[in-house]
Amino acid sequence: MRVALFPGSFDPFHNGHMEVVERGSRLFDKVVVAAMRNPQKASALFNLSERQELIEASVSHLDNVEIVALSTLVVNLAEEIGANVIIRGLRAVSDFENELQMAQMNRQLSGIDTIFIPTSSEYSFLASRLLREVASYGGNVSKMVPEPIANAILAKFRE
Ligand code: COD
Repeated sequence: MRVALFPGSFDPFHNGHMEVVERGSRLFDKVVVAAMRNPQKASALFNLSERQELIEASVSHLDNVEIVALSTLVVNLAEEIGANVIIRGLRAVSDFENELQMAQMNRQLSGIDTIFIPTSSEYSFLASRLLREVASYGGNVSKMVPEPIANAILAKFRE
């Protein structure tokens, strides 16, 4: 069984992430989406367990996708769940340098390979950081994220 691990911050999970999950779910027997802590990203909109619940609600139409949320090394999680590969999305050349470095580090640590899924052009502008910023000023991001996430963002900024 070919198992792919798709790790990310997913704060929030958006339509670009969704496309990577949907395409990954057609390429692999099982995709495990892991909401994880990125030590370089301080400000969180949703905590890890909120992110897990929201992604679960967003991918309920995909039978072979599971969601986990935890704070650990990606390679440790990959080993624990028996993942054969890590999948990551690529928006632009600007993503590539960092993604390449992470892929090389993860391969050095555990031998696991990373496969990149290039985003469709309609999603390439999407970034969680921008969605957080736009939503925090009351901008409407509902067309850019799955419905459960849009509702949660509205509720969050109503608080
Ligand atoms: N279209 C397609 N793909 C996209 C889009 C889009 N519009 N936007 C983002 N993506 C891709 C990203 O390129 C990435 O591949 C993935 O979706 C997730 O993106 P983010 O921004 O939610 O997640 P990141 O990049 O912050 O995730 C970083 C990790 C949490 C994976 C990293 O910090 C990590 O590995 N943490 C655990 C500790 C660890 O193992 N560290 C060693 C790393 S070598």
